[in-house]
Amino acid sequence: MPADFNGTWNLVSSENFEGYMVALGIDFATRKIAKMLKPQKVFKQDGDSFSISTTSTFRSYLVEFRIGEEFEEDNKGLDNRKCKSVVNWDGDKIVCVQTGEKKNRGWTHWIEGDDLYLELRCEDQVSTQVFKRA
Ligand code: VLP
Repeated sequence: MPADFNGTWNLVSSENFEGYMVALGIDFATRKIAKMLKPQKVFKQDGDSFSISTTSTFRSYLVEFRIGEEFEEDNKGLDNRKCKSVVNWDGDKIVCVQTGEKKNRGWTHWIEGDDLYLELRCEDQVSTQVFKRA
């Protein structure tokens, strides 16, 4: 049985989100706002179909995909760069590779105990965020 990410998750901690945003080229003013946010994620998972909605008081972002199927991602409201993205299982983790202008871009989600983890990668920067069930 693969991991079940379904549910609503609230951010409780964040490490090096600043470094990740700098690597993505997010401007200073936007970074100052973004690092104060406590986003909420709603995961809907049905077999290999996922939607991940990330909402905050400032901006929100929705991504929908099927495991193993490449899709065009527009990152609208984030860095607005387009990339070709694909998400695969790695054991109980879901690993997204975002191919585009930025090297080594992607993310990984996994569940550890009662917590949802998100590792965000861009170039040489890694940010780790932890979420708890709402
Ligand atoms: C943009 C860069 C902050 C910073 C400015 C806007 C959406 C996996 C994946 C969903 C993400 C997290 C997005 C972080 C981009 C920061 C607005 C923050 C709220 O999550 O869950 O595809 O990519």
